[in-house]
Amino acid sequence: MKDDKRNPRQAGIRPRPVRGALGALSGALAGCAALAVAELVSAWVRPQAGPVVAVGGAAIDRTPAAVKDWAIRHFGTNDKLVLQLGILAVLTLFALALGVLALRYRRAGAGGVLVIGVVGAIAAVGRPDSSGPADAVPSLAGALAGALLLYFLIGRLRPSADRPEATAGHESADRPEATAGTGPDPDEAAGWDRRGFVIAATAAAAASAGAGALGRALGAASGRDAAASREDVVLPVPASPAAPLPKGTQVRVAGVSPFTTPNSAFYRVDTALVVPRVDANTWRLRIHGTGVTRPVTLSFADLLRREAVERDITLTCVSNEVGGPYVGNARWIGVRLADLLAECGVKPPSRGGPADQLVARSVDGMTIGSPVEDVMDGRDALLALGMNGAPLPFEHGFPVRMVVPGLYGYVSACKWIKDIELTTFDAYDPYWVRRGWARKAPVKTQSRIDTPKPFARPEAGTVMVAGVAWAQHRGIDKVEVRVDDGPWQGATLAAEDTRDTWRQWSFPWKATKGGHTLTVRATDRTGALQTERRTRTVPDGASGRHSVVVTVG
Ligand SMILES: Nc1nc2c(c(=O)[nH]1)N[C@H]1C(S)=C(S)[C@@H](COP(=O)(O)O)O[C@H]1N2
Ligand SMILES: [Mo]
Repeated sequence: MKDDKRNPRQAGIRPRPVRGALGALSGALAGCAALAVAELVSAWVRPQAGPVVAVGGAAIDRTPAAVKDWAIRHFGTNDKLVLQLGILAVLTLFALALGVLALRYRRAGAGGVLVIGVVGAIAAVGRPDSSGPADAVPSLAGALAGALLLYFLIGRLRPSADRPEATAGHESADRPEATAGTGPDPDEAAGWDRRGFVIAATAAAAASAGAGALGRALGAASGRDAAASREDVVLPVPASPAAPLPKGTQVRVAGVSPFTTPNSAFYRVDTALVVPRVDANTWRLRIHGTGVTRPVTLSFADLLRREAVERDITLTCVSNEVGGPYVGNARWIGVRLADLLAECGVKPPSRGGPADQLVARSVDGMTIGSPVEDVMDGRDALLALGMNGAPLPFEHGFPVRMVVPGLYGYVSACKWIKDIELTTFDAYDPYWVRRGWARKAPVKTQSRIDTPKPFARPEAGTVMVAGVAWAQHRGIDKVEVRVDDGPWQGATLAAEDTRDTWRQWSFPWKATKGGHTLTVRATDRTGALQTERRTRTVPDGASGRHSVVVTVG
């Protein structure tokens, strides 16, 4: 038995749970090293080419409308953070499993790390904003580092006989106490390279942390030109300024959203896991396509030289549930898109133009299609450069985005825009349309109760009920409130800014003790009453009426 291959000294570490844990630890370390190296390399290649961002982006693109809506509903603007944490959790599980697998099948374990790297590389190269095969490099470099590390660490866990560098003689000379059988440390007795493992593992962990931190720093530095170009922007003085806000657009009731949404509080909805940071100095916008007799490529300076207009426009997301938060109002500065298009020779379909769809493309590969007719019908469709007196925040599309009053954001408000192509609805389906959303989506007439909040417990007496209503480009003419199953009663409308903005309202309610349901409905200037019919957000926006349940004490 002494000479048996299964001699404890040569069978690796015991007890087995310890061995398994060390294998898993090796996998985890290899995973960290892979991600850190990938992060470092991607900071250098392109921040969007990192494996987590690339796989996350691919996952977002493959998410059906219903699931995307569910994610937005449950995680809100944190949906992207949740997605990335999910990807990291899956990667961690893979890493732990590959580490354990490698204890028995060392090559297979290391090979598994490489396979994951290839998946990341394919995702990165397949992204719509990919800059080509170079985008595969971060994932592949990371995977190679991870695979080599795993192979090496697992080697340290093997019984010494497996390691050419550790012969039996060497070992007994090195560790006489083990051969003497004087109650040695079980790990020592197992003959694994404990010292080598600890040193390698510690070094790998430290190197990973260093590479990760360096990657972060490089990533931050790579956005510096863009940040500097944003600092340098001096917004034009509008030749056509927005009128000062009329008195009384803001109702004086606590809890109602501010009439103008501050940039920091403006909702954000997009597919970008890494916010694009575009340098305004190198930014260009190309206008071309069907019926464009004079295509152009414009720089940011070209836009600044044009007549600037300033307008208040309320933007709404098609994913906004009844009563939801994805609506905001800002004062935008930009140039008239219709004028630019006309200069390029574009005619709307009603005047015989061949193109009925305008497809805007962003630097991150988003495509957003709007009806040419709407953009050119005299409404203030803008290429916006400024938002509430500041250059666009990066999150909201710096340096230039589109804003079209009356259309949901997904069919009008392309951020980080770089290209406008005139085409037809028959010829091209943009991003969201391919995912089940409607080709055309004017904003539905909607109203929301901002106060009291759901399940509030106001005191009996006069309770101010107040909120906002919107029907962009049509305008709001009436808002009514109903208590329980009572009659509809007219609310007091706040002053209207323009028909492209939302409108506030208030209603002094003589609240009596007990539970009550408050419901609101609006009528737009076409005379259309906000429908009672509840629909989901998919395919063209939620309909139905907002209700709030309160208990009066
Ligand atoms: N490049 C790009 N532009 C985009 C989107 C996007 O995902 N990518 N989302 C659109 C959607 S669905 C909406 S509602 C608005 C939201 O604009 P905001 O984030 O500035 O509020 O941007 C639109 N423009
Ligand atoms: Mo949206």
